[in-house]
Amino acid sequence: MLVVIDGQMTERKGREKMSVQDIYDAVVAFDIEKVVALVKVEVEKGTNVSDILSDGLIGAMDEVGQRYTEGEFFVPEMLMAAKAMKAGLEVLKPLLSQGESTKKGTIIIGTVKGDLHDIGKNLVSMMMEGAGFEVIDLGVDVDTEKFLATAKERNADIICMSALLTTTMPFMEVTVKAIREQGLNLKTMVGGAPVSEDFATKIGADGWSPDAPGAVETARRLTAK
Ligand code: B1M
Repeated sequence: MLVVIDGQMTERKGREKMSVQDIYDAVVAFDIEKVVALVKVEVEKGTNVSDILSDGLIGAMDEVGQRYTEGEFFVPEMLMAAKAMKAGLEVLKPLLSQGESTKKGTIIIGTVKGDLHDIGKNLVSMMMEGAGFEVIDLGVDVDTEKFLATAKERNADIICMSALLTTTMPFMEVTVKAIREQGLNLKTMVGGAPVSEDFATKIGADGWSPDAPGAVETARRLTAK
């Protein structure tokens, strides 16, 4: 059987040699078409979706961040890698967001004010949908007013905030405080690479998770009656 990889017809025997490492390499090389093709191949082969995610797509973004820190990559390179990662994530989306059909609760999610990183937030969003939550995704650069107004309007259960910059993490605390001051019956969950459990506890958030599957578990716990 022939498959098209990187614009080339490739024989099936070549597929067996392909691996999640090739996805990783293609993200670091900003090769969108190759990422899409390789993710499709791995899905078809039955490779575990969480391996494709953690060892392929997410692992590659860690290397991209490392190369940025070392001055080898700059913002345009981070952006191109992000586009490649997002394209791969789109292929996985139907698998991540298929799942339970009974509604578990309503979640408002967004990346906090001043922060434009949305890949991790999108991943959390997809997995929450797959777990049966109604997800209202406010996108990036979301301020406290927008989080609260939407949560009230949609009678939400949890506000989920993502931050990737140490400079934007404080906006999580602003939102948690505003909820408390207004006496709203709303839970809060925080996450993102620089957000630790200690930080979550310190600002009074109800939940924290280091990754998307953990975010689903935390949301289940927070909405359990
Ligand atoms: Co930027 N960036 N970036 N960036 N970027 C980081 C975060 C950085 C660590 C890179 C580095 O220096 N090594 C650094 C932050 C340093 C710091 O604050 N300490 C950084 C910087 C400095 C910047 C700029 C300031 C650069 C500049 O302009 N000079 C700028 C800021 C722009 C802004 O936001 N205002 C900037 C811009 C960008 C791009 C736009 C080019 C691009 C983002 C594109 C996009 O998202 N659409 C980008 C990228 C791609 C990165 C890195 C390389 C990758 C981030 C990523 O997508 N990771 C990143 C380095 C790194 O993280 N290793 C970096 C993959 C993603 C799946 O992981 O989002 O962590 P993550 O999500 C995880 C968990 O954290 C968790 O689940 C996911 C896994 O399952 N999670 C949650 C996330 N949200 C959660 C919420 C939860 C629970 C879990 O509950 C609610």
